[in-house]
Amino acid sequence: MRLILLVDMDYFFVACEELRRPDIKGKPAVVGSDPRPTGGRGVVMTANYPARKFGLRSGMPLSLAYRIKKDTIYMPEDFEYYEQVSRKVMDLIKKYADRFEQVSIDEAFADVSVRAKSYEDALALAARLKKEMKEELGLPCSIGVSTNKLVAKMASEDAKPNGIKLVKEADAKEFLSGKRVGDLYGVGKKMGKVLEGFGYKTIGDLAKANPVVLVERFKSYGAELHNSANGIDESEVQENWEVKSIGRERTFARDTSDREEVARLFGGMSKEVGEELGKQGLAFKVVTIKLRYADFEEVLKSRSLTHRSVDPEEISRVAIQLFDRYAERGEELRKIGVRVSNLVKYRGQKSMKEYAAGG
Ligand code: DCP
Ligand code: CA
Ligand code: CA
Repeated sequence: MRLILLVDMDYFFVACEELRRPDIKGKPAVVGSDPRPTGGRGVVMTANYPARKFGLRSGMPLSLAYRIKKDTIYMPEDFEYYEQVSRKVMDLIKKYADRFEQVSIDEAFADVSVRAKSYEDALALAARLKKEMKEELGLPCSIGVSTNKLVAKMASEDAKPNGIKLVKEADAKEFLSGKRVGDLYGVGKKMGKVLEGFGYKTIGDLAKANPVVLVERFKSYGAELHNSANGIDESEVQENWEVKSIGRERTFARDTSDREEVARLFGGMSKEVGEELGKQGLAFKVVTIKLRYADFEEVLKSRSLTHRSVDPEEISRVAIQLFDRYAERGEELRKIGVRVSNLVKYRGQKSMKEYAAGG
């Protein structure tokens, strides 16, 4: 039996702010800049629980939040700081995991099947993790425990705030059946509406549906939906977050200063890098070239794009621009390389499924 935890931090951005501003604890507070000087553009990124009591929510326009609750504390977002805190959070979760997969800035799966042999073991581990998170980092979290990722994630939603919830394999179907289809992991807002349009209001409705009909309507996604609705998810916890850069290097058969030859080689390497990015569902922001001259001098030059890209042509174009700008004219090169970094996952589980569904 597999045993999997999903750890999700409670009201994460505001919880981070509370660490350095204990005065806001217990008071309604949101991350999102003060609507008054900006004329109220922008949205609430997250609200703490006292603010949620008044109906303030992630994604709500700040102007509306301000109308609802004037004396809320508004704080501008500080992503760098949240990422710093996130790294500590992830390091802590890793200590409890046989296999670890970060899903977002405040959320990760831990497969604990090696160190935990029973539901009781897994619950005890979750309790220790949660306690250490509170005592060492001062942050509240919620943990779902189950035998697959899907049900662990759904259990964590039920555990909020500041709780632990175990859903045993035998109880998974019943646990899911009463919930709305839009709440099923992997079903986005848009897809939720579509499913409701077909008469599937609850996850139980989907679970009972004829899978053949679902496949006719939604192709391969239909089969997956049927499994999900029945609490079935075979996907593994994947250690996929460690990739920091992807690159290729080549040595010339004979030292060269020929621009065409260099450009051709950059083109080929960029294509390979692009393929690797595609396989891993990653987008890049920074392109770096390496030039090693015949005299073994080596230079690295980088350029950061204003946007994230997945396009191999763009890698190649930037590499050649960097070469044109920085290469020593006429100097013989022995080796060149190109590398992309500042990688983010653009293809999460959700978007893949929405894509497969044509949504
Ligand atoms: N976030 C955001 N915009 C959104 C949703 C979330 O910027 N529409 C950010 C702010 C959150 C963080 O991502 O703090 C984590 O998102 P969650 O969905 O896990 O929400 P919270 O951690 O804020 O709340 P909860 O306690 O419900 O998990
Ligand atoms: Ca969260
Ligand atoms: Ca989250």
